[in-house]
Amino acid sequence: MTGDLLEGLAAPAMEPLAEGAVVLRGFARAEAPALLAAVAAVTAAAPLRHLITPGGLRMSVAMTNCGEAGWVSDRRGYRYDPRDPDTGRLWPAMPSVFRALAGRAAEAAGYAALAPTACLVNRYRPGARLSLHQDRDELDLDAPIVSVSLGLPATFLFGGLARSDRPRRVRLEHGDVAVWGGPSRLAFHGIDPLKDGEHPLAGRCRWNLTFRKAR
Ligand code: MD3
Ligand code: FE
Repeated sequence: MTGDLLEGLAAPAMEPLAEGAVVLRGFARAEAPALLAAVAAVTAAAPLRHLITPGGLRMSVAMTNCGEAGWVSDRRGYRYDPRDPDTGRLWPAMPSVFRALAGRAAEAAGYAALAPTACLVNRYRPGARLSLHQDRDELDLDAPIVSVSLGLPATFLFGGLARSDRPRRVRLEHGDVAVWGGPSRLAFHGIDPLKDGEHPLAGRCRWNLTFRKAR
C-alpha cells in the first residue's frame, strides 16, 4: 500500500527521450485554457495559412507565428521574417503566458531559462502531417526548442541525426511539453497523419506551439 503510494508520487513526470531531449508529461495541462485563448488572439491578428514549400507543395499543417520573428516558407526557401508576408505587418507580440511557460519548461528540463524570440503555431486537422525534417533555420542552435502540444493526441516521429535513421514513435498528448536541446537539437523529426477525434477543449484539432531562439 505504502509502496504503491510512493510509486504513484514518484511517477516520472519527466520522460527522457534521448540525450538533451525530455518530455514533461502534462506540464501545460492546467494552463491549457489560457494558452488556447492566447492562440485564438494570435490567429485573429495573424491568420493561419498553409505555406508552400520551396518544392511547390502546400503544407497540410496550417501555421502562423508570434514574437519578434516568424518562420515562413515559400518558393524562395525557408526563413525567419520579422513581418507576416501576407500582410506586411509585424507578427503579434508573444503572449506573456507563452513566454513564461517556455521559460519554466526549459528550466524544468535542466536548461537555462529560455528567452524565446519566436513562436511557431501549428494547427493539425485530421489527416494533417509533418514529414521528417530538421529545424536548422534558427540563428542560435545552442538554445533548446520547447514544444507544447494541445488538443488531439499525435504520434511524434523522433529520428536521429541522419534522415535515414529509423525514427522512434512517441505519443504526444494534450498538455505535454517537450524540450529539445544538446545533441537532440538537430535530430530529424515529424508527425504522423493526425487521427480523427474530438477533444473537449480543442475540438477536431491539435495545436503545437514551438518556442525558438530564432535571431
Ligand atoms: C526535435 N513541430 O514546428 S513538435 C516544427 O508537433 C515541428 O508540430 C512538430 O516539428 C509538431 O518544426 C513537432 C516537437 C519538436 C519540435 C522541434 C524539434 C521536436 C524537435 C527540434 C529539434 C528536435
Ligand atoms: Fe520541427
